Amino acid sequence: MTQSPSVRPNEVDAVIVGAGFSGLYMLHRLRELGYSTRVFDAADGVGGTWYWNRYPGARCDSESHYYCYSFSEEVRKEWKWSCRYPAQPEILDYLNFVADRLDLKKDIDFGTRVTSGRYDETAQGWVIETDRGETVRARFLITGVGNTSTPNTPKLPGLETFAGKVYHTAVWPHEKVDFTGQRVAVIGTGSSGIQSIPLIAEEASQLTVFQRTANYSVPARNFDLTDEMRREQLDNFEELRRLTLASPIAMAFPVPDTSALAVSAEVRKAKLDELWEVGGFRFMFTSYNDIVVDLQANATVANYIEGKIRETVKDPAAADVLCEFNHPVGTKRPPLDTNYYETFNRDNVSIVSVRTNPIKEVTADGITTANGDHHRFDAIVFATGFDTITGTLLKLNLHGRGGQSLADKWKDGPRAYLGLCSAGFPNLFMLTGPGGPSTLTNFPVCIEQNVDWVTNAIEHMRETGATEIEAAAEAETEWVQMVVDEADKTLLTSVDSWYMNSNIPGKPRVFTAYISGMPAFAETCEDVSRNGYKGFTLRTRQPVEAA
Ligand code: N01
Repeated sequence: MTQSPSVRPNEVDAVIVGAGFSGLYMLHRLRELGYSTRVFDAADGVGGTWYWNRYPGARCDSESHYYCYSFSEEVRKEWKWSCRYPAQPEILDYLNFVADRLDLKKDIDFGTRVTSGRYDETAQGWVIETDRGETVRARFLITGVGNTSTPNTPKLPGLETFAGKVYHTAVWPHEKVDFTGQRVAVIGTGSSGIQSIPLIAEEASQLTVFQRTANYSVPARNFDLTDEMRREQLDNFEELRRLTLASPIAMAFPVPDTSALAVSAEVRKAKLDELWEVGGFRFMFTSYNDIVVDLQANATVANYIEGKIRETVKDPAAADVLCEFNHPVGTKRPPLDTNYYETFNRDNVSIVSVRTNPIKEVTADGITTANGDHHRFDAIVFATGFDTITGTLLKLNLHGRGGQSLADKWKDGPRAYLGLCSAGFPNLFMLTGPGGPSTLTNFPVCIEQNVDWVTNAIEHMRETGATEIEAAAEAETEWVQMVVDEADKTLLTSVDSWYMNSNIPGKPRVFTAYISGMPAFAETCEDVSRNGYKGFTLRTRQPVEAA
């Protein structure tokens, strides 16, 4: 049973927003150390992104044995993953298992949205309000709101007139949606579209995919894990963890050390053929070390994938649309699939290029494109992604020192030191925040590092009597510049993507992730704390003198 909000304290050491991977571990760490903590989540259960994204085909793209917590040996030994890439229900079960095992739910207010946070400079703490009318004071405000949590639904003219059903992959109904016999549109071909399209196609009478940007998808090659494989993973935990922590993207496989241009075309093809069969992120991230820094190297891999698409898709016109590439491979988040390209060989599936033939309007019975074609639909599925990175943080309506709003401070792009703290917003920690490595890594690893670092900072404050920690403006400026400069050494800043904060019209175009890899980031954070929290100002609140 969870406590009713009314009997929970309204003054605590820390408020955490979000009960996904970040919030759960943060709660565990703080509670273990005796800090009073409350967690708020708008959902009716734990899971964060895995609570909401229930669309058909939703599954993890990182392999299960490292897409999980590492901190608890018990959890590791008691939980059994069924396959290489577990589906959403299994990951949600895992997070519920962890929350129950660590008895976390009793400190979480579900179905409760944080509506505002104001920093009280006198008290040196946050005043947090919720949509249930509660006000809670906390020394620390810690956000674990994820990077892909505010869905983006494009404002298509006439959408409100559509008489059929409208879905978004990121807020999928809890009950099964049955598309049998229906004419369905899927708009968007990022990871969510690419995972859901093959399964929707199996049910729908007619599926039309609206593609704005052709994507380079690689087969996931999921498989069931045997007991022997699971045992091996447990037995080799230390070695796999070492590989994970040494990997820039925090995945348990080796980092490549060869240029794609340093080998002959035959050698390269043999390697890519081999990795294509292995599937998953290993194709992109264990092949060559210069794919996202050198256009020529990039082209070798892009051309290889294009060859695979054209080999798979029988209709040359559909293949042409699927290969309408406008960006180097790997400069947008690479998707993985199961039978994505094969799906376009079905008689009931077609594809429309929104790039050459934009959507003109939605009508009561379908979608009209610029060339005048009208497509009739019973349902429209938006797989159009998220107001990423900053969307949910800004919705928290945070006001820092002097009443400054975070939205105002970030109007030209997010600014945060180490991706965790923003000058003018003391005692606020943003787990997996902008300018950190999270979106370019395997999330749970980055989350554990972020949470451990924040916990240590809070412990350091307790030990030294400090009551306020704030990123210094100069350190933040240097960090933000370094993030952009490092990204500019790669091809990633040459395209529009959600990494570039430019997937939605009107957002400032700026690179939002630390690209130098998880090991370098973790080392930098350690260096900061070893050196007296370099780049931060720590203050101690003076006791109020008795009258
Ligand atoms: O969203 P996306 P997503 N008209 O932004 C298109 C994580 N994730 O939900 O590329 C027409 O990638 C848009 O086109 P364009 C993962 O990190 C993980 O798929 O902007 N089309 C694009 O094709 C991922 O990167 C997993 O030109 C429009 C698509 O919609 C992130 O979440 C699974 C449009 C959006 O793709 C987001 O993925 C799923 C418009 N007006 C997601 N607006 C796993 O680990 C947008 N689009 C498995």
